[in-house]
Amino acid sequence: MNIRANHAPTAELQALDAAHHLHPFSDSRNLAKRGVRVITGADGVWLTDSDGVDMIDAMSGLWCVNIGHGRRELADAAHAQMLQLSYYNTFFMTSHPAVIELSAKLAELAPGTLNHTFFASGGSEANDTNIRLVRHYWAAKGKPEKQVIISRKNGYHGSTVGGGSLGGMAAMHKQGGLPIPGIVHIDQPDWWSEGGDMSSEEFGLARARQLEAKIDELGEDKVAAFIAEPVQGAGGVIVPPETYWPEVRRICAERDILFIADEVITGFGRTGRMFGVETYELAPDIITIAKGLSSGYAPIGGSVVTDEVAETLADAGDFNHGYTYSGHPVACAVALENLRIMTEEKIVEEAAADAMPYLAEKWGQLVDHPLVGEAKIKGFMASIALTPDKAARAKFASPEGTVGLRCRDRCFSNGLVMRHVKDRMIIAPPLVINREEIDTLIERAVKSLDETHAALEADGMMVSA
Ligand code: PXG
Repeated sequence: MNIRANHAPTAELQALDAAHHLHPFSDSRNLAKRGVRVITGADGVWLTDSDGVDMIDAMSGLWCVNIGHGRRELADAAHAQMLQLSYYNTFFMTSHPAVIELSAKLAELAPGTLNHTFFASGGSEANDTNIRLVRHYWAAKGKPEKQVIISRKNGYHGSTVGGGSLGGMAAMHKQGGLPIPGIVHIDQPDWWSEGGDMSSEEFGLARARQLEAKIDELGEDKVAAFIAEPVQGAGGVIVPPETYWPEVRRICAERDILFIADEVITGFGRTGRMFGVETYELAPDIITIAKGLSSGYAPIGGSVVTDEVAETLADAGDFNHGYTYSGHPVACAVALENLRIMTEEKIVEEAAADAMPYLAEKWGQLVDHPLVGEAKIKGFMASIALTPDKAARAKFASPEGTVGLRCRDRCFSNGLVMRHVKDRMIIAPPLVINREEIDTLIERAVKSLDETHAALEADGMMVSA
């Protein structure tokens, strides 16, 4: 039962929201004019808004509700932990059972020798940890000049000063003095937008080799690490060409730098294995985790490092870093219960065996729609590129994102939360979505695409840039 079922009327909530709530990544005047959508409840893959309208949550909240909404066991775990030990810190030589058990569970789940976790409240904080950690690691090895971190344009690593600097989002770099020094960006493996005349395979190799060229240009003795998402999420679900990761893996093995795989979205089942690095057979030194770690039921993230990284840090004495909520007991208890459910109910294995290939087949068929250029999918991360001319891989003449936003609005009206990134439409449904719900999702997506296409035709907007 939703404890806020008796909320104020929608218009009143919208007015208060506009008056007092500052939203992330939002144009507040525009939002106030349109009025926010107020979400009041959720169950499984379904959301309910303040007008009682049901929608499919095809974004798992914000890529996080992997086990689906409304699992009572997680609420019970939080309740029990709050009564037992609502808060204690992990500084000053103390610990508590929830953080100890969660650390051990993560060591069991993460591949290779990724056996040691430094906790944070989310992915941005964890990536801030990583910046300090990799530089401290090299200093501990007697190579303090290895400072530079290589990242990718259109990658997303969070919104703090560190996370936003690691990320390669041009719109973010325009505000607040980002990026900080010591972070450089190479190009992303987005064949649809940037592949030109190359085949996707050639392009994947070329983009991977930019890493090699950048390390050599800067000097291997200056580079601390390379950070990347196995599949870019916020950048528009950019599934790299098959040639990309094997080549990056070769380069990382040949050069003496650390590899940080940002698994904030790809972790905990989203690509069909527990971690994206398993899907792509990568061997990272550090993985960033958050979101699916607790299925979004509590804010928690972390950096999981290998034995070798942990040993090197241990040899260097104090690591002067930490957050009040590093290893928060309630968040840890919720994450533990989430991982218990995920493993005992074989949620990842079952999705990979049935719902993921089912969605892949249906999603792939969207490429036949007149508005869709390419359809990409890896596990439960999927995107379609909207285009006025498929053969030319053309962009629209209208400002980038105009068409995507129109399509997103159609989706919302049709009871489907599908996001847009510029003129790409993206989904990342909960791992527990079933075939019937996938059918509904696809029906609503097609209806929304049809309506968008008809409206663009009517407005003379099916025009290439
Ligand atoms: N790394 C990756 C790969 C992410 O996707 C973060 C780090 C930062 O995590 P926190 O917990 O600090 O937000 C993220 C977060 C979007 C969107 O619009 C994506 C994220 C966050 C907010 C919006 O797709 N990803």
